[in-house]
Amino acid sequence: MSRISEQEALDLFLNAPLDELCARANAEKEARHGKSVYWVNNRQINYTNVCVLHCKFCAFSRIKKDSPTAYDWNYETIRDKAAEAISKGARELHIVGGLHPDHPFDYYIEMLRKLRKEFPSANLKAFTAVEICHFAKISGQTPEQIMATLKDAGLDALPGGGAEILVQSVRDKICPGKETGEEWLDVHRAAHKLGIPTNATMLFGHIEKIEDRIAHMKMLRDLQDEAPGFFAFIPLVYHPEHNALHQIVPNITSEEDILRTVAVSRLFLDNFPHIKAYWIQMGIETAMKALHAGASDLDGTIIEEKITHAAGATVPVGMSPERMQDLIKKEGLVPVERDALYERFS
Ligand code: V47
Ligand code: SF4
Repeated sequence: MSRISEQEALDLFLNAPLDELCARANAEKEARHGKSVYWVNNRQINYTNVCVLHCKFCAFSRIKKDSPTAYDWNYETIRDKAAEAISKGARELHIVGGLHPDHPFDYYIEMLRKLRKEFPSANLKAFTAVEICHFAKISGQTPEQIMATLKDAGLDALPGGGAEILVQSVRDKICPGKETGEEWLDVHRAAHKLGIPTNATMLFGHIEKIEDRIAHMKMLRDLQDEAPGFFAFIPLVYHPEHNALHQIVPNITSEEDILRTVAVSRLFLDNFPHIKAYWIQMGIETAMKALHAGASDLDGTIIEEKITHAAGATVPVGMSPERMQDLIKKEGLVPVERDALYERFS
């Protein structure tokens, strides 16, 4: 079957009855993965919230280092958080933070080197393309050089954050001054060529049009054709509290919009192995529906998460592996434990 065009994706999004759209995406998911749903025992480590950028949707960052709510963990704190996760069986440490104005590139190399040495069993999925560009800027190196050094220090994969909406006109409005959409794609292209797998996110449900979402996915599909290396696409549901976009977009989008986005992404991104239902942002109930609308991955146990919770998420963090597997089984699906590289453990 030939791949669907941008126009077809738009038509499906806008006009297909929801149940038919979800059933079609589910059939596509089942053709790839059967009844399997992947999950990972992981934790996020958001090592600092101090950031030189001021993305309008972000409620997590603090511009001033001396703000009472700013923090910048030392290695011991990061290590303790990693140790707690490993003691609970974590296979993935998802490490991302703000763009701190003071830390030199060596700080990040050492962070990974020490974590790799102390916790050899866990994958280090660390630093978004935005952080990689920041490290390049502060060190005078290219993103390729930065990632080659980090790979040598223990980096296993790049998370998919920072993509937001890759269409530049939207990006200019929601995160002025951030790396461009082209730059985000360049970093992921370079990562794939270095043998570092990555994910790709899309922050949706704010000021973007459906056409922007499809254009975003088209850029990702083209890059995956050219330089394969994406594991998963993760639709991120915009959360509206305590940020500078709140006045313009005060509400979270609807469940139908989330399910349509998941389903169309499964159908359009035909060269992506997985679509992730990020339950922290969708909520558990909607994430379960997403598992029947094209999603094949539930992400993780997530002992700690700060970015979405700063913006108003109320779902409690931390899901036991037992609960995660029970939830999947209750949907008539088969839980498959994985690591950040999609190695299977069940
Ligand atoms: O990059 C920031 C987004 C991202 C808000 O790669 C917001 O496996 C919603 O990238 N509302 C971080 N989202 C999360 C992320 C991620 C999550 C899970 C798995 C993976 C993966 C990646 O959260 C940021 C930004 O795009 N974000 N503010 C907000 N108000
Ligand atoms: Fe900084 Fe990331 Fe927040 Fe933007 S989304 S302000 S880059 S922490």
